[in-house]
Amino acid sequence: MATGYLWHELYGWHDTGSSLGFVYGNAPAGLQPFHHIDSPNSKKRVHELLAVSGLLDDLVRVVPEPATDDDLLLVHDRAHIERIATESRLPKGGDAGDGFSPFGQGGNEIARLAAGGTISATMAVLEGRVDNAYALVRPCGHHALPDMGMGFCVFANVAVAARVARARHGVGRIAVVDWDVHHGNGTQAIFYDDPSTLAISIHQANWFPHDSGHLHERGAGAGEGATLNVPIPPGSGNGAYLAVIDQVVLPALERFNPELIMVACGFDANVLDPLGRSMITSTGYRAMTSMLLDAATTLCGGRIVFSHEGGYSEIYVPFCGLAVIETLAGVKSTVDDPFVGLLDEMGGQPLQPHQAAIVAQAAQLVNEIP
Ligand code: 3YP
Ligand code: ZN
Repeated sequence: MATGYLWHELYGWHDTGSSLGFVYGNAPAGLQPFHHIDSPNSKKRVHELLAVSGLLDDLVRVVPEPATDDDLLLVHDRAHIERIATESRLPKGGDAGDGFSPFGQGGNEIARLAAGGTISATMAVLEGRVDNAYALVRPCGHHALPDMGMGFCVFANVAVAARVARARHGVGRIAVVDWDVHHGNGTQAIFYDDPSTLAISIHQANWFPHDSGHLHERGAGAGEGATLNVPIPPGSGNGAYLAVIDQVVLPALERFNPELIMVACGFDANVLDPLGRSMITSTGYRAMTSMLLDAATTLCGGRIVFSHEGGYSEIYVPFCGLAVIETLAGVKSTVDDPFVGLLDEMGGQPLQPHQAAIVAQAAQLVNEIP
């Protein structure tokens, strides 16, 4: 089994600059400047752990090509593409659209390389150069809308790659599974009326963006039923997430019968994350990956592409990423997660009744998938 892997040093140089986490610092107003919470470390340290653990030697390196105008135009308005390019030429760069999502001079080229990286990984899978792939891209993509970026995302990496897969390889039915702790509102909006793209988002209920990702958001027109949200309560751990995969995601995939599965692989539902209140450990990520990989093997010749999204624990994201990529590659590296003994035994890990109630509600909606 060959697993494709993609990272580029420029992803680490996407400059989110000086911020008080994600708001602007203002020293005299008492808002002491700090670094942006989407700092390079959580991603860079995944790559470095892959190298040191030896797993990198078992992966097939895929080289990212920047997304072209034509690629981006499959999802984004020309005005958004041009505004990002224009702000990217300014000495201090610009913002993707919401004031939380800064980028430095040249950020346009890096964001294009992130969208292009997800495309390159997808092409490697579709062209049979690898069986499956992991694109460790930055900036993230799942909040980006056709006309603006938001939530640290500039371009909609997964959505653009899905549309390119359709345009270049005639891929019909594509399922996107988004397990970032935040709602994949951009992916949802882009495919809302598209019955050939199943957009599933598992996220912390009523979190970010506000008033977004409810169970009742089901798609529209011909796409009715092809959007599926699983808004789970804060405090959900491995038990809750495995129940969601088992009782909602796998039945949804079986019913939809995709030709390609794409995973918007955020790691901010991990138990140590500062921007989420979920409790997944590397054990949970390993099991979720294995379940999706089995589904891909059964349904679509193993074709599954992971694209990195959020995840802000600089100490823990690397071990979660290692678990996912080890599982994709079918290899156990020499490094074990040193936190897992403590974290797996936390009392909140098993599925709780109030979480099971939401899982059961979401499972009902599977019957309405086209
Ligand atoms: C954007 C501003 C507050 C929360 C933040 C979410 C970024 C993210 O990881 N999205 O998936
Ligand atoms: Zn997130």
